[in-house]
Amino acid sequence: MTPIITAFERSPDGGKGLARDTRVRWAFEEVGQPYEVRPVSFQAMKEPAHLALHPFGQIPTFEEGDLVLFETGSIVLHIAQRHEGLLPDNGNARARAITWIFAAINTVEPPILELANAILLEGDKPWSKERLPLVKQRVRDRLGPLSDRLGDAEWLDDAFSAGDLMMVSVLLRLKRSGIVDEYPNLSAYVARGEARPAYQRAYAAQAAPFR
Ligand code: GTB
Repeated sequence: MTPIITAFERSPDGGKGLARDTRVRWAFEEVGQPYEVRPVSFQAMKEPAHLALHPFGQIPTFEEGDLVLFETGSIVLHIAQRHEGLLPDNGNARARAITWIFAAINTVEPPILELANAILLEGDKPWSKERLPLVKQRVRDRLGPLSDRLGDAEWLDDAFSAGDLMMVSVLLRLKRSGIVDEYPNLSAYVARGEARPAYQRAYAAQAAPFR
């Protein structure tokens, strides 16, 4: 049974890969699992049929038979657990890879989202300019230790895993800000992720409707 995911019918980023279906597509591509995409409009996302799949009326969702999932952390972990290629076989290494998924979405992504909101949603507020350095510092407070931990390793814990997939996906949100470039090893890490053929295929697939 081919899994189906939902994605923006018209992504506000015009196909730059920033919407979160990209990380799910990337996971499918890494494990070689074909998938289908059901595009949804902003209006349809808030209607009962979609709310039955996603209580918060967002994308992406995942459907396979009678299983319905939302939350990219859960979806990527599910794909990684069901297929070879994104989690190590060794139990401890597997637990560490899963820890990096959580670290990406729970510890590193929140200040990055805060920065995106500060720029996109609050940029016109009178206090915005004063607050921005503080918000950027909170991002650096996460990137500094992440950079220290990565050091000159290729991936966060030996071989590429779903933890790296999620961390690179999260860091990609910072591309336009230039903050990742302050940490050359993180910048190279993100570039390694983007260079993976599976990421390239996922990126091309999400961009296709906008070309
Ligand atoms: N925690 C959830 C998850 O990880 O799955 C968050 C899901 C989420 O934020 N979905 C967003 C959404 O559906 C799309 S990805 N938003 C519509 C809504 O809430 O009504 C976030 C996103 C949106 C747009 C851009 N962009 O254009 O640059 C980037 C990222």
